[in-house]
Amino acid sequence: MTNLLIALVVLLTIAAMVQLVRVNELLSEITNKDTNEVTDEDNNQNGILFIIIGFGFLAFVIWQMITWDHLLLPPASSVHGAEIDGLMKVSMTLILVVFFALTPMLFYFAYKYRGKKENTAYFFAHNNRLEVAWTVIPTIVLTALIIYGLRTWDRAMNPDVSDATVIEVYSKQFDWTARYSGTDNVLGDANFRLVEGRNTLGVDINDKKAADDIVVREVHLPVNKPVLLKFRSRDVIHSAFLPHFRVQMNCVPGLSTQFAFTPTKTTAEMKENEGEDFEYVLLCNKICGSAHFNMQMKFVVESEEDYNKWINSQKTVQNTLTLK
Ligand SMILES: [Cu+2]
Repeated sequence: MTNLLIALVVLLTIAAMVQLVRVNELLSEITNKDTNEVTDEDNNQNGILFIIIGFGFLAFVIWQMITWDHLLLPPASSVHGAEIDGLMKVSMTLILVVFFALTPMLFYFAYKYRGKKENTAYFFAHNNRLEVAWTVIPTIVLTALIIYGLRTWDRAMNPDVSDATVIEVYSKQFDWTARYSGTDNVLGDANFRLVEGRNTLGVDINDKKAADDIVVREVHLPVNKPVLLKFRSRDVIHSAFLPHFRVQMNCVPGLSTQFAFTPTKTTAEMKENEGEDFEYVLLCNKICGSAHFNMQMKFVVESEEDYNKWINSQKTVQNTLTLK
């Protein structure tokens, strides 16, 4: 019923507008004026509207940049993250310089060269110098930016992982579990078919390499030491997102993915700048189901001494799974 009424209102509005146009035409016949003719007064009105809307839009952009600035992430807490931030800064500076130079010109010229009765159009078909300038300059700038981007990407994705601590990050609807590879720094075999009772990751307890693995619900990392996260998923595609380290990687069932990084700031250092409530957190960045929003795990970055104390206090797979 409501839809029918809306349709009726739309139809009647169109009919009323057609009638208004018709009235206007009849009026122009009586007064002998062409209503379709664009007068200087119309041009002035439109020119001023261009100025108001264009500069209003610019003011709105500046207001948003100032108002929402505090919602941006704090500076990166990892080695490659600082490089990604640098790339982002260079790109945004270029974009903003071009935006703030061209947008006022666009709206101002629409006003300045608005139509006037006495004006005639200047015939301007082609200019080789202009064509060369607006082809060559963007080509050079964009090529430099793309090469810079590819090199940054390459360094972020292919770091030296030979002495990195290997940790598995396991995702399922709707939480995370982590597994340290233990003293041998090699993760034992695991298979979803072995998931049973307390063995939530399906670790193969017959695999010798699995004996020293440590399963935890909170990840601790030593500062300034490389870490290699290996991702697995039990059910659907999740996305491991560590915003402060600028790390994100999909966790795909049946596929192994990984991301290596080096944390550079301890949780305690971050608390000093970001407030006492600050914690590093791993989030899921794929809408993976009803409780997706609540899928998170705490990460703690600390001194090597504190890290060793913590890791030595954790129980190995051998101690937890085989003693059931
Ligand atoms: Cu998820």
